[in-house]
Amino acid sequence: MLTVHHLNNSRSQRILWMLEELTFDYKVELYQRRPDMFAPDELKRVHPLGKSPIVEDANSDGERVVLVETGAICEYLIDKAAGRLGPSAVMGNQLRYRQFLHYAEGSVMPVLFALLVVSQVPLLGGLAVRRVRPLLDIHLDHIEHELSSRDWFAGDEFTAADIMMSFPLEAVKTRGWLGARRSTITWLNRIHARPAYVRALEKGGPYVFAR
Ligand SMILES: N[C@@H](CCC(=O)N[C@@H](CS)C(=O)NCC(=O)O)C(=O)O
Repeated sequence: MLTVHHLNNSRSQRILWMLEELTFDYKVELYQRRPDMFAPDELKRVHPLGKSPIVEDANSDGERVVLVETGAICEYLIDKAAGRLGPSAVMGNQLRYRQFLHYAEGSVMPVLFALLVVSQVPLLGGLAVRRVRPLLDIHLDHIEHELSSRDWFAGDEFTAADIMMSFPLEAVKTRGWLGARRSTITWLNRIHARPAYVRALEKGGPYVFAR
């Protein structure tokens, strides 16, 4: 059976949510972050990177596969689900879908990660925050603009692009950096109301970003 190696309060919550949306059978192996927030060493026994999410599955030839990178795992699951949660046939939706699927980890997370790191540095960190925060705001303004004209990132249908965008935006809101961006807040409320999202929280255990 497909297994998700899930670290508490982490990006892998998205994979649990996606599996719930697809109503796939799967098993969850739970790992707890160490006090320094890094993953425990056991995860390195599953994959040398030791980061979460990691998915183990048997491919169509019955061979064991070990997958890392949330976006790649999403694409793998969409293939396995014969295209469900992928984009509709509308060309504009397909392009937006592909862009936001990669944008979450490729553009937003690096800036957010930098901000999280510098905001914890005493004294000089304050100066760095003033340099990095505007870089994050560029992304948040872009996202707010995109969501002001439609319900979901790709178009009028919920897709895996929404799942990918959830983690950075939840983390931003939890930190108090989202401000009064109404369309983004409405979108967050919309994803949190999905039954599959709620079921995934029960599977993954406490998740501080679901507020
Ligand atoms: N871009 C990767 C990032 C993976 C990643 O950094 N995961 C974090 C969880 S939010 C992790 O495992 N952190 C613990 C550590 O680095 O030890 C992905 O999306 O899968």
